[in-house]
Amino acid sequence: MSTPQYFIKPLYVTQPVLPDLKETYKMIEGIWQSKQLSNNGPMVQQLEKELEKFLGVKYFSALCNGTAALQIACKALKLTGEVITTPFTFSATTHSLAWNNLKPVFCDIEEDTFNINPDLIEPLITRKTSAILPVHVFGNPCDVEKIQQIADKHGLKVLYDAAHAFGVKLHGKPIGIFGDITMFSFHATKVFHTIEGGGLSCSQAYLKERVDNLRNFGQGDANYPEPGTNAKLNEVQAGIGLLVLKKVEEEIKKRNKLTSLYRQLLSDIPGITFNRDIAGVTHNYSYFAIRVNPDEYGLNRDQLFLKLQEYNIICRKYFFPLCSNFECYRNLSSASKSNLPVANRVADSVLTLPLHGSLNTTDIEKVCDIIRKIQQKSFNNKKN
Ligand code: T4K
Repeated sequence: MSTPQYFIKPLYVTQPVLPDLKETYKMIEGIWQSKQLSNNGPMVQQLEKELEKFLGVKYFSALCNGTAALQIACKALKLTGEVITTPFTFSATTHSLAWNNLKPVFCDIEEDTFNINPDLIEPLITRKTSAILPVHVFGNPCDVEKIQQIADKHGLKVLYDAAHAFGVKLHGKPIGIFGDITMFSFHATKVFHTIEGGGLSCSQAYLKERVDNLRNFGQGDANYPEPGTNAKLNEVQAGIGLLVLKKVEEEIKKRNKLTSLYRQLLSDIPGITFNRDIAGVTHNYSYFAIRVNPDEYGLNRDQLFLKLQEYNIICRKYFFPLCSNFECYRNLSSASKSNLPVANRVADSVLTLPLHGSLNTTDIEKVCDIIRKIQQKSFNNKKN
């Protein structure tokens, strides 16, 4: 069996879409001439308008990052007490609750979508519950209908974390219209980015007003109706966003093609499984996650992760460790492993492979060939 060559340059899990440099200089020149660098300038206003159109949402507020956006959303919705959420997410989701003095209550996830399991939410509701904070993990939409029914029945708010779900649609409906508020992250590792950045979509004017006030020190019309923070996006980053937005559809198309190739080439490797497209969903192909079954593959996820590094393939274990296993949350009663069997199983077996528009089909073929050869080698070693 021939040994595949390693990649000369590292293959990262993602790489940002970069706007054309000449266009970027031109954009910056305009900002230099205006001298308006921040504080809700024309670039931020234009970005918000364009995102409302692109995302198909009524109101959009641009902010300095997704984490601050979640924190502000909790304040805007006046959440109190306990919030039911998923442990299978990036730290920022849970931390945003803790930073608002809210208690995260972890609910287990679905084995197929990795999203919060709506059938397990109701038993976690107490008199202190004020909201549900689900995450559209890897851009796969949650069961928004069931979640809304539960929220309506118990008078709860729904705040979606759509950090991964830019441009995703469910039965033709934009992902940002569900729940009370939806958060998007525009970090450089996302399909659409403003280097750092994020924002909130909502359908109610009073919420948009509250968010806009909270991001700007809470000053309102100089009367300071509530204490705010500084979570504004600046003009240069908004300008970058406007340029990146022009390239997003092309980026998603490229990722779609590479995802199909991954699925085709990995489908017969023992012990490797992955999600397929979901009927009725317009995906954004933000991540390509596989699961590793050590009994069939011959190596566990952590061993494969390290082996791939030897070939210069730099994957990520999104999301390991689970938020419920962090030192700061593991003493919560809902964080117990017995409450979260699926999430613990998924977090121990999932690996996110490189996927971004600057990869080509040869790269994907080579990654899949390496994954196949590693499996064959580990089984041959076990036999001998
Ligand atoms: N909710 C969810 C569900 C989230 O996933 C996130 C963020 C948030 C909330 C919070 O949103 P933000 O406040 O971040 O807007 C990354 C990102 O930092 C984080 O934004 C993201 N989720 C998380 C899933 O991934 P790391 O620690 O994996 O990033 P890093 O630096 O290792 O980057 C991954 C790879 O990307 C690198 O190996 C190389 C490449 N890369 C990265 C950057 C930053 C580049 O090529 N260029 C770059 O500029 O966390």
